[in-house]
Amino acid sequence: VLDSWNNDGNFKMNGSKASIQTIVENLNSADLPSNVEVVLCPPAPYLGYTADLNKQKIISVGAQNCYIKESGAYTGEISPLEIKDVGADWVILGHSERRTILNESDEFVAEKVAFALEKGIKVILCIGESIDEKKAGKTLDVCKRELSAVIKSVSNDSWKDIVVAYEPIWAIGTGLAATSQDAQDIHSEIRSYLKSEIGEIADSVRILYGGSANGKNAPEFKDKPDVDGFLVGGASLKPEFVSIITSRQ
Ligand code: G2H
Repeated sequence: VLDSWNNDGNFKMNGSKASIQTIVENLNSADLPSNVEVVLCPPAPYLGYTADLNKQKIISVGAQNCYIKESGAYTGEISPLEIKDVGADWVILGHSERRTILNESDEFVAEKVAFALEKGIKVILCIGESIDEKKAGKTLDVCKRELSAVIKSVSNDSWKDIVVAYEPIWAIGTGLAATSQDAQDIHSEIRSYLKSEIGEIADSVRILYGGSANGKNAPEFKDKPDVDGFLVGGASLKPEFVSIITSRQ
């Protein structure tokens, strides 16, 4: 059991200046625990705006994607240096929506992870299986495949700046979260695999659960030793995000 949790809000392609102001002001006025780290990941145009509004020490800001170059002729892409320049410190990489809709391969995701880390941006690395892969009993194989591309691309020590988010695709935005026991089982297998590949540092890698996490089900994960927080989509846009952040207390 780690003593520092991580609960991150992935706003996806949602929000406006007005709605983000409401979310951040709600968090600013909340009494948040000091042993939780929170990362707010708004759409890229709002990164600097979110960082400027935030007054909570435990909250940082993260992007939802970045590219593998510092600058140049890459229309529409976002550099890790730009993310840093506007006051954000994190980036979500390998989200299933980008793997499936934007066709990002394991290797491309791994390249992005290595580049972001090299430029001083911490990474929330998403992994997880589809419903067909789950039915075929391939959950762990898929997670291992997605992790192994990253393991090959970064040093073992880099894992201090990577948070893994296990997000079964069938649970994303469906209201059908994995049970806390199922999450614990796969998180524990993910940690064992990481340990066999990168050694002891795997014990301190935070492994988040993502997929329809909300204020109501978050407390069910409270005593699961390998669930070190949540990556929250829909519910991070609502006031209940505060109850998710405080659900370990
Ligand atoms: C999974 C999750 C956040 P939601 O994508 O990344 O979204 O909580 O809406 O299922």
